[in-house]
Amino acid sequence: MGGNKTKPEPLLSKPWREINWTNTKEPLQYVKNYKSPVEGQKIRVLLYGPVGAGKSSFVNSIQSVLLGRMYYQALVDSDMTGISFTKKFAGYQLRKDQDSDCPLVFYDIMGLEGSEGVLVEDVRLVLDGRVKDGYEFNPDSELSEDNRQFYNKSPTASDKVNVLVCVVPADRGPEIAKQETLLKIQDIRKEASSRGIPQMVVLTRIDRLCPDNQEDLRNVYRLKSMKQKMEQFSANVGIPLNCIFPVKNYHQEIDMDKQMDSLVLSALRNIINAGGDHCKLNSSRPK
Ligand SMILES: Nc1nc2c(ncn2[C@@H]2O[C@H](COP(=O)(O)OP(=O)(O)O)[C@@H](O)[C@H]2O)c(=O)[nH]1
Ligand SMILES: [Mg+2]
Repeated sequence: MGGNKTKPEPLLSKPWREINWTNTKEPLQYVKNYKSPVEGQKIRVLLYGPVGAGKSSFVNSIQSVLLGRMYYQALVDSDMTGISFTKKFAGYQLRKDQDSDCPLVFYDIMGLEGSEGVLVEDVRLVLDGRVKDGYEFNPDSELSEDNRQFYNKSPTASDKVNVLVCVVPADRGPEIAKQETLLKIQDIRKEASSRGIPQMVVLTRIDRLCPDNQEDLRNVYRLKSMKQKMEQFSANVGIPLNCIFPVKNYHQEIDMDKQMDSLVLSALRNIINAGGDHCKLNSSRPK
């Protein structure tokens, strides 16, 4: 962690990714106007990652940015105790304003760690659209085909996941995730890859990684330590750097902040585009 540094870190002379920090209107409109490439079909985004990574906070942040005010619906734990909070499988329908929906649904599943974590087998069922809303994951056994209430025997294209997003906290230890978690992430990635599902990473809690980010988020693509963290994670799990997005979630703020919005929108726009591509491909593929 960078918390005990005395001097601020020197900045790269040029940011390695361009972000418009002042005008959030255009990216916001892009998201609000986005239509699914397949009529009547929503883009399903599955968030996964360790407990306390900021999955629920990320969904809340996105919804807050869209509504232009703080939003707290997805459950947020009060600390990082390591005990998973979100056990029930539930989709969160994103709203573009008070009265209308975006063609986007987020699923936020329980953590990946230890005996409490969700099973890779269950994640595979989720990717295939076989798990119905309301199912409570059991870390000891996967959802059985005999479970009439929650097992979807004949999922359609619109039940399937279109984009897989791994959410990881930037401030957790030098290697971000435990070895065990990394292995699980790799297993889940393999399952997604074999189904042609695009994969992204959202790196949260960047304000905790570098005090410089806390001071001014606009430094995020000029800090060497941030770039190193992202490169390291990219190498560890095999996700290219251009699919990794740092964000600071709304967690203690009470007012909206343009810089935080810019990063959230940058991640969201890429998630939507990748998910849309998969949605389109998937619908034209023979069954
Ligand atoms: N400082 C900081 N805290 C965050 C950020 N994102 C989430 N948190 C906090 O981290 C904790 C875990 O977040 P949560 O969304 O519940 O994680 P989940 O278990 O993955 O759903 C909560 O206390 C959040 O307030 C962030 O970007 N910065
Ligand atoms: Mg959660």
